[in-house]
Amino acid sequence: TGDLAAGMPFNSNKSIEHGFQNGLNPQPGATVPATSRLPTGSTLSEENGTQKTGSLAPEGVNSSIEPLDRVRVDSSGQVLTTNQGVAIADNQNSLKYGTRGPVLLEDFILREKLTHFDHERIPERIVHARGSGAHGYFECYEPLSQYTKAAPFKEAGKITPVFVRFSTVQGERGSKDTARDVRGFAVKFYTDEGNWDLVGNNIPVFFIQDAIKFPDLVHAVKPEPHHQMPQAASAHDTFWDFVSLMPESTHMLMWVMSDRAIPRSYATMQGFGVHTFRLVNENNESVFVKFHWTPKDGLNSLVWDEAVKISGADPDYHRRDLWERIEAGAFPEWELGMQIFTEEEADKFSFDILDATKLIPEELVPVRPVGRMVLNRNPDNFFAETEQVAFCTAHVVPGIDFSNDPLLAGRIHSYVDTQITRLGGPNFHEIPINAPVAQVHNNQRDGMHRQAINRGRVAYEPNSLAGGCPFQAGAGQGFVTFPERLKAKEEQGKVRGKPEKFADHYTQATLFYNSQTEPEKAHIAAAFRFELSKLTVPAIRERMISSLRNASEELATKVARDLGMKELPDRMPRAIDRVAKAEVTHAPSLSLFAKPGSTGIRARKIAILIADGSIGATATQVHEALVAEGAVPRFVAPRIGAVNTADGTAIDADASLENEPGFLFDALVLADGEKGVAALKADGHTMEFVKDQYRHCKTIMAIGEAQALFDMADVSPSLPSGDPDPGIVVGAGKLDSAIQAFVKALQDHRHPIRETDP
Ligand code: HDD
Repeated sequence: TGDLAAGMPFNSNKSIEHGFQNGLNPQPGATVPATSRLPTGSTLSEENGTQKTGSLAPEGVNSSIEPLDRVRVDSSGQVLTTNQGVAIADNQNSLKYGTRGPVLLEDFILREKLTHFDHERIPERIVHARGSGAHGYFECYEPLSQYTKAAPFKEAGKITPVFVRFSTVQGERGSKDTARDVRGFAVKFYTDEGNWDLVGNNIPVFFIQDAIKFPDLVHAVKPEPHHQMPQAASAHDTFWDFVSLMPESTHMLMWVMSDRAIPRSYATMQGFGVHTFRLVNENNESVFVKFHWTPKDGLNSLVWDEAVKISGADPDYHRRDLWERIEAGAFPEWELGMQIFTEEEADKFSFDILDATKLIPEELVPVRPVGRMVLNRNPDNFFAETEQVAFCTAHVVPGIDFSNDPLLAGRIHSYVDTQITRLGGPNFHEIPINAPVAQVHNNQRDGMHRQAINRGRVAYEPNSLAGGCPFQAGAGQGFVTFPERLKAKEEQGKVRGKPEKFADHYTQATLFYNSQTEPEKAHIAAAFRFELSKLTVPAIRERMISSLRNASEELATKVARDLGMKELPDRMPRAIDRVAKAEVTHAPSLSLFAKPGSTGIRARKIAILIADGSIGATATQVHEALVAEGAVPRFVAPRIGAVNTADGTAIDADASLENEPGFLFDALVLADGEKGVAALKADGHTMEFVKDQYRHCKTIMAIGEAQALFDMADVSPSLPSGDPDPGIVVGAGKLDSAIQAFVKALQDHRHPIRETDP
């Protein structure tokens, strides 16, 4: 590194190694200006790149950016090279002996290119293979030092950069987004005291109580091994065979059969840490905690028919939605909440807080808001960031600790282990997306793909040759495990078994079902009906109904009837007869309608159906009003391109009835104008469009003469009872007030009162 002079070309990605940032080998004039390291046209701003971790930063700032600059590559204005940096003269032809002669083995350019290509894929995640991620930050509302010394909660306004990956569980990497499935909700906090991964789901409970059952669960739900079907679906024999023999999964089944399993958007679903964790403060006092993420845009889900259709028209529906929200500046946001409780309180609960199939009703322990998370930057490169990100439940920081949940214990092992295969060795922590912003110093060395060039001859501790460094931090600064003791009555010696309260498999399944609104209950029943109707072995279906009877006789009866069963099978024997009396028997907080959010119609996708001959002025007025509300309206016409409006208003349709069908939109506006209505009528897609919008209970506005389209689609603007349909707005007369009514109706996202089954 000794001979770099000012102005000499060198690889700016290697500035750290050349000593420009750590000051070890300063070269006068050779410092890379920060601006030249940012890709042109990137979504990053220079201000973002200069913030330091933990500073009080304004919205949009992400201090994980600067450390990544080292590996960012910007090829604009550059020539093509080999991986050794040799410029390539011809990238079209392999090297031959004469143009009609054989290709020569010495063609190192061809061989390097093909060899790299042959190894482009890495193993996909065994679960959660399909996912999407984004960068953002967590902002703390107030210091939580009473409970925890964890870095993100140290002061009000403190910013901690995060990377979040959402995922489905069952499907393979290329599978559809809208499968009926649990969604992963994994957050990596790059705290200034090391990385903390909160690897959660969008459902607060889990199928099993002990990690020893996880491989069985996953083998059961994945495509069946003999024919690899079905993809990204639980509606098959092996899954229901397993869960019907594992009554501890009943509570989770209620959630998975509910609309929670078909979210409208990642931005409109909750997240949960699931397990009970510990918070530990500076005095080494500990309380228990459950983590909750609540979306600012409210909790919205799809309906099943919609999810099925979307999976065909746009398998990337959630990925696209996340990407577009961030690009549009409608940054997805969640509030982090904590349910904090003491060991003494936990001892008295009717359920065991170490049992991941149980939740703590908010009605029993309220959720305390502690901060917010904003996702404001899409990855630059999907593979480098979203695919290579490695979450591990073992990644905790001082102030956060584990409970004895046996499911969590298995996870602490499993995640690190899986990354070693998936990411090719023990150095996955050095991959830029996984590297902490806190410095790493230890005596771990070598291994596949090692990046760090550790200096000196000392790789052990204690040492004197390196002045004792790196030295252990001690209890004041380092991670110290909370010295939990088992109570005398719990002392049993080594044992394979479960605490008694784990055997109550049904109380909370009942609580969940009974706490749902009528439309939610109907969807749960319909989901059980759908899934169980797909089974080829009737005995599994019967066994499931016999277990469901213990959770809800109402639900079991309805599902059995819908499946054509003549009589109900006997109830499945319970693991224990007498269970502790539940503190809460009705928990309204468990309904999707309990968290409506606060942001109106932000990011809602609205189709404005228009055709040649439509009146453009009113359609444009609606478009502008919706944009002003933060919604995303699009003109959809029989074909894309300029619309020949009746009044000459210039409108460009960027979507067609064919390429963006009705179920991809949250709401519908039908443009006015006799000729336009006639043109829409003449296209068979229009009827499907309107019908799907109607059947999926969405908000529909017809301007003026467009009302005629309701008749054609056999859609009534009023309910069977004769009452007005709350989701249908007819824009006759003053358009302003009609638009207001439309926006208001759209805030509800859906109008289940209209729904019929089928
Ligand atoms: Fe897991 C991935 C969430 C139980 C073993 N899990 C994974 C991901 C999420 C979860 C969100 C994807 C992370 C990413 O985006 O890369 N898992 C959960 C939750 C669980 C749970 C909330 C229960 C409360 N998991 C669980 C158990 C085990 C695993 C009991 C094993 C004993 N999970 C894994 C894994 C994965 C994984 C095999 C696959 C890829 C990966 O870890 O990185 O190790």
